Amino acid sequence: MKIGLYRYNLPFVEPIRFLDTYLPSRNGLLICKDGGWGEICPLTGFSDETIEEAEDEALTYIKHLKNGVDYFPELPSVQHGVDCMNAKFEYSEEKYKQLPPNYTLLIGSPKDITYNWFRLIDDFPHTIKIKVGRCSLKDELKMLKEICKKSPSVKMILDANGYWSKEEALSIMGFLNKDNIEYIEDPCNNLDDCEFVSQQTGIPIAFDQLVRLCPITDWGSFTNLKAILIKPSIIGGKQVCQAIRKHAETFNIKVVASSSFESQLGNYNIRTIASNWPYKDVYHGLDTNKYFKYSIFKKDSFEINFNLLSTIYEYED
Ligand code: OSB
Ligand code: MG
Repeated sequence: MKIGLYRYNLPFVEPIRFLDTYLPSRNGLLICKDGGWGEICPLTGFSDETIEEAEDEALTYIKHLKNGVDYFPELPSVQHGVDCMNAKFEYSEEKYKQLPPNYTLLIGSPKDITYNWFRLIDDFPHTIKIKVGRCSLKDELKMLKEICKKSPSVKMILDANGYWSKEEALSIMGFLNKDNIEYIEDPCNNLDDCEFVSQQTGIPIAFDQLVRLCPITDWGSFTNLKAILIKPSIIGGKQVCQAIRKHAETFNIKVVASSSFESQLGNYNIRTIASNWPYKDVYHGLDTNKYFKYSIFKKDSFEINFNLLSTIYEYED
């Protein structure tokens, strides 16, 4: 058996805003056993655990493995990383081509988003996800209207990360054509306000961070809950994801896999997990590779670039 735990720090093209902080780069861990790779990367502000706690538990896992003793990780990020490692996914161009697609993600200031949207001018994607709730309603509305004007058939996924009050959500929706909105992700910071907004506007909602506030048994009580986002790095391993997915299916709620800005390896792993889910026509929230300055894979390959890793622990018997 050969096992290793490594640390990486991958810079973004420019610092990315996560809730109220800007991160210049992404820190994470890679865990590897006999050619199987997993990534463990809790995200500050979204995960309950810190990277240090995750590293401690990953080392505990490895110690048990060496001694031939079963150990089931408790921390979501570690569960997910270990599950991917044990699944031994195959990394190749050919495989990658068969993995499910993502919708286009647009983040940044309204100016950046509009500019980046116009840069796609000859090839407007049908579905895009836009981060909202960060700037003034006026500027964001202007941006959304410009996008819809240029591309009247666009379907926008708006992700407010709970930043809108219900009044703000209603006010902005009053100026948009609801046919242009696929759904709003976490419009407000509590379930009642989200339900109020979707009831009043007829616009579907989706839960991402709010999933944790919403007992699975209550999913049926929402008027128009269209999708549940699954971020495996934050929510947990295959057992947790499967339970969520199965339950969503019974309510006919779409399940969308979503990135936590993992490295290209972690992104590949989540795509592979989603490729085994039954809904084949879903576009996933995995358009994050483009925000990194460079890849954890060697150029034009799906081989890990060890020059970008620092070793925490290695063992071979
Ligand atoms: O709120 O969806 C979010 C990434 C990190 C933390 C939070 C979020 C995200 C994403 C990932 O938006 C991309 C996506 O889901 O499209
Ligand atoms: Mg979200």
